[in-house]
Amino acid sequence: MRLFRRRVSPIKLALLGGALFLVVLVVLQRDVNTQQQETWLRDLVEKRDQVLVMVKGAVNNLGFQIGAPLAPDAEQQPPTQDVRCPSGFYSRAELGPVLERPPQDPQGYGADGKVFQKDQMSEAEEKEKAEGLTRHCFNQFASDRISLSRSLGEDTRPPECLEQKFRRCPPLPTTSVIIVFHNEAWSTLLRTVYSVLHTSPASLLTEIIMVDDAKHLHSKLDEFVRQLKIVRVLRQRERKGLITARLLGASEARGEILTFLDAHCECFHGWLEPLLARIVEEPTAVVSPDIASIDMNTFRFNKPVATSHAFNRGSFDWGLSFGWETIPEDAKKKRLDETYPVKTPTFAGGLFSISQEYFQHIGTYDDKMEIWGGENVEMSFRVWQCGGQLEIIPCSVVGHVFRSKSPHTFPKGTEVITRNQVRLAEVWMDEYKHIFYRRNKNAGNMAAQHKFGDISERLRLRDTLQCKNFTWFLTNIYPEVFVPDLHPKQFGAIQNTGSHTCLDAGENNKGGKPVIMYGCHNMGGNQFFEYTAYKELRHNIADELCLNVNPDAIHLEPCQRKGKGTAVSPQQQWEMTEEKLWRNPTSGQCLELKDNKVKLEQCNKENVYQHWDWS
Ligand SMILES: [Mn+2]
Repeated sequence: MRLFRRRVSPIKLALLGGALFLVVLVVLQRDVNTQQQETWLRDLVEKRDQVLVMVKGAVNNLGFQIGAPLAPDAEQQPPTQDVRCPSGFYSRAELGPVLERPPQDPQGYGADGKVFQKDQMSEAEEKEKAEGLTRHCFNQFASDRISLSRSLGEDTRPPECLEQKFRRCPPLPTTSVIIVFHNEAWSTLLRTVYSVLHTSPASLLTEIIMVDDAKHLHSKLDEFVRQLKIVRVLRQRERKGLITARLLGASEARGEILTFLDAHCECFHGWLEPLLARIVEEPTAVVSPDIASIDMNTFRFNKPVATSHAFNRGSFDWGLSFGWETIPEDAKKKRLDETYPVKTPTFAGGLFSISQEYFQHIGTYDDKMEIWGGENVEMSFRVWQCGGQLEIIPCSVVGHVFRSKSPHTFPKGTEVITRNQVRLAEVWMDEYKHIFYRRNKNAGNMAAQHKFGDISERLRLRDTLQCKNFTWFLTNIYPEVFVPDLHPKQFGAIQNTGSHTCLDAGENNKGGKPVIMYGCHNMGGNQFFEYTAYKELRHNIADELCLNVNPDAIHLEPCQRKGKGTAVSPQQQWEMTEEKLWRNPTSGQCLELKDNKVKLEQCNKENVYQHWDWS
């Protein structure tokens, strides 16, 4: 051991052992490497090459090859309900009302929307009825005796309306119902509120906002709505009118959709869902229900008829008043059933739904308009010209008490309506505004003297939204409208030299009545006539009426020339002679004021009662 120790040191031994171990290790390692390379490395290389071929192929085939649809994965779980977007349609239960209608006495006054009938009236009752009529211009006596929750009977809408289903996804949006009122009768106002609560799905109605334009019904109403938690009352301290009141309501509303209602309405079965569903489908749609009349004397609700089709849409005349007209035939044919919306050039503006977001986008209302009037025509032109659409949804039915006159006063006089109309004409109607100004002298003067306030904000809105012009509106949205001459040969009042009075349409002449003579007032209106390139003398504010030769006298009759494919009739042609006589060329006779009547007589230039002049 000692000798060995002497010849081989432990360090040398360790080094030798280490070297030997390394050699064995390297040999072993090489062996392992060569064995495995043939399997896993080749695999890997092949796979890489396959991937490259696939990528190249995909690049070459890009846009040319349509792959097979994915096969269903056998192991996949059946699809679970997406809670945010459930499939299918709302069930009846899901659309249950905020407040169930309490059982109603079928023999009660006005039950099921029927006529209010009371046979025996005491003297006191007669007095009460008369006072109510003076105060509200409708039969308040009847309204006060009809249940605030009265039923409207069976759902009589067309079957497709009853069968209409509403998808759960995207869901129907929530809505705030905004009711503006001013000196409204308690019973009509509260019946409106209850009717909304009894017919609106609880899941969709966020709130009812009542806006009192000039506070009235103060503590009584506050106390009443406290029990109806979903109703809020807002107040304008002084009377500012409908427009500002609606803007106040909208600014407080928390629902996704704003639904405006008048304060004397009753909602029919299923009125709300079709309005909201249409806005889901088309977010820029401003939708109105089909407005049923509630008789102002009997409070009978004129219920829809299952077999009838929508036939009304909104129009306007060149005095800028809103009106109703029948839906043109071609538009009627495009509607396959009553669930289809009716496009309307203008809307009445009292009852409608609009998305809150779109209401803001499209410029709410012209807040410099005052009290009431013209705001619905303004909004109609604006919505269409700036890319939206105005529609009536016939499956949505809401009743409204139509009055023959308004019980409301205008704190600044009816001038404000004219001023509102001038504002809308200046902003939206381009050169067509002159057609209006010729018919309403007061408006024309206001425009000429710039007495309509600042419209720069509204013009900026028109610019920002890149709205189309009025020619576009007339051509594309309302091609059926008759557009009077932009530059008529002559217009104004026609004065008789002998009597110094003017040709006048008279009250309510819708055609078929003789013209009358009246003191010249130089305000346009009933004394406005326009001499056209077709030799007609047109009185064309609300209706297209022409000075017409009738056997007994000179009448106003509907003009025979109505547009494409029609022509002037000989009875409606007039020429002014050098001596200022209006001559009918066919008969060769002249217009004469005789025995207080306007007639056709043998022309006689010496007769001053045949002399006429524009004034
Ligand atoms: Mn109303």
